[in-house]
Amino acid sequence: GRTMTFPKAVTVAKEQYPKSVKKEIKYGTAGFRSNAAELDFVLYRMGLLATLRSQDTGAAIGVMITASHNPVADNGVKLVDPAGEMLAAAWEVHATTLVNAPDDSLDVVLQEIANKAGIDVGKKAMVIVGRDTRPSSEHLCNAAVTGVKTARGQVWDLGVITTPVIHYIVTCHNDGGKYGEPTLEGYYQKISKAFVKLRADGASNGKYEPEILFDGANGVGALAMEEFVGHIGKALNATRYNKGDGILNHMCGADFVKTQQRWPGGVPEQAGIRCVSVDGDADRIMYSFIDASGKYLMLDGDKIATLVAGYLQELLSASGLKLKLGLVQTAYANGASTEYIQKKLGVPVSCAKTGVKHLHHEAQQYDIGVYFEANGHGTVMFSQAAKDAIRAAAQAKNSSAEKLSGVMDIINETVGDAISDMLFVETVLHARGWSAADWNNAYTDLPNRQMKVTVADRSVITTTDAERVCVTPVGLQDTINKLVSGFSKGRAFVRASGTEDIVRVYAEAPTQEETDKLAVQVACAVHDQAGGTGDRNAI
Ligand code: G16
Repeated sequence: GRTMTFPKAVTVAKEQYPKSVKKEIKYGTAGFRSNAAELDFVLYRMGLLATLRSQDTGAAIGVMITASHNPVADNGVKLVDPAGEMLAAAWEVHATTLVNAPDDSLDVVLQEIANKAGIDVGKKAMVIVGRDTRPSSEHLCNAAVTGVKTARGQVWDLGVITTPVIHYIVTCHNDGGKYGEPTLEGYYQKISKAFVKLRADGASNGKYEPEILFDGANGVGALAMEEFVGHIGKALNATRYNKGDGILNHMCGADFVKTQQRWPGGVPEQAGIRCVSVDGDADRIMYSFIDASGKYLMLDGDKIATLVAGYLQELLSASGLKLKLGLVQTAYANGASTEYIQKKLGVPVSCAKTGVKHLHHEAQQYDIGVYFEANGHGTVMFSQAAKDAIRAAAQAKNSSAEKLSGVMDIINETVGDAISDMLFVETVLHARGWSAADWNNAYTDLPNRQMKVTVADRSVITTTDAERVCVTPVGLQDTINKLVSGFSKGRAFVRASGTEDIVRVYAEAPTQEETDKLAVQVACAVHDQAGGTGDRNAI
């Protein structure tokens, strides 16, 4: 029946943010995402929900408005839980329920969620909001703020910021400043100071040159980089491109570089100099460079993960600390990277489902858990025991522990952070005296290819075994197995994207030609057996 706990929820919805989409939508890999024009009511409702979640946890909750790597016309929203982690699974269900409810039952549904979670809705609530540079973001942010206020929560609006900054600030705000000062300035200071200190002995070392080309994807990462440049001074010479003068993520940025395996537009080609590309909310990073022979080479999340895990392992064993280090990847990890890190470096590897929350969870089983998706999303997490042991050994002047301690401050362990990851990579390359080519030579990627297939309903695709095996439609996996067996050392899998309305196909084989063939064959199988809608001949 009617409830008086949320007296204005229904009227505000009907008057300002009426539900405009009929079809069921779901809280996916990174929250809700779609064309920005369809999101007003979603944002309003997520403002309401974030307030309840804040009352539920007795802590501040983050709301980030972004569609990250998606095109500029899209937008989205993701919620950040008290310790900087992704929204708890049970609340993803509440989010989906709330967003799909009719306008005039909003108060009832909110009350049901409150009852289920045992929330005292009279409690104080604090919601920290932030948004990317998309033209639609400010309007959508206002909708979220209206939601928070309608549920009588308090708002702290951070304005235009990156996803990793909101995760950092939520974490620091809730832990009373233990992880760092809960301000933007605190964030820049913590990371930059540690970076500058670790290379105090000079920026050049061996074949390492402190020079990069920075591809800001025409988004908020470009703004963040301007701030960092002011803080790191001469320690790294970063020439900035795609600072917002072009279209967000268009022909540039981390997702373009990864999926197209091409040099980003808007950045002048310069052989031998590392190019760093970030995505639309600066939580992903890709490196690329042109070698002496003019060949384009991409260094993705796997290359970064293996570089940093190898370095951490070296410091760890030199320090004598007995801590367990491991790497978490997803099915997209290049087979060559997994083999290299397991067999050559002896670091244990686990495989998780796509999406930060899954990797994050898996990484927690280690004292030092490195997690990275091949698309460049990742970070390192340290258990409390590891932090204590490292800081204590550093205090006792154990020089490897001192370095580990510095590295801990460069890393934003609350979530993948493109610029913090970049500064960590630069630190490792500097320490090793490596050029981009040296780094790339550690192992050779197996040729790989990703494709997208449009289908009528992507939810018909379900998977198991960390997305490596397709369960439905029944028979599709058998077809994939048959196709893969046609290639020596081939590998392929399919899964429904959680951020785009498509099915993703991944293939790997010993040569690019074979890889392309396998990818196309698997994509055709998806089209045939999972209700493909596009032109099959165009695959
Ligand atoms: C988001 C998630 C990533 C995921 C990516 C693609 O990234 O945070 O974990 O890898 O989407 O997901 P899917 O394959 O399900 O579409 P971003 O950078 O778009 O927020």
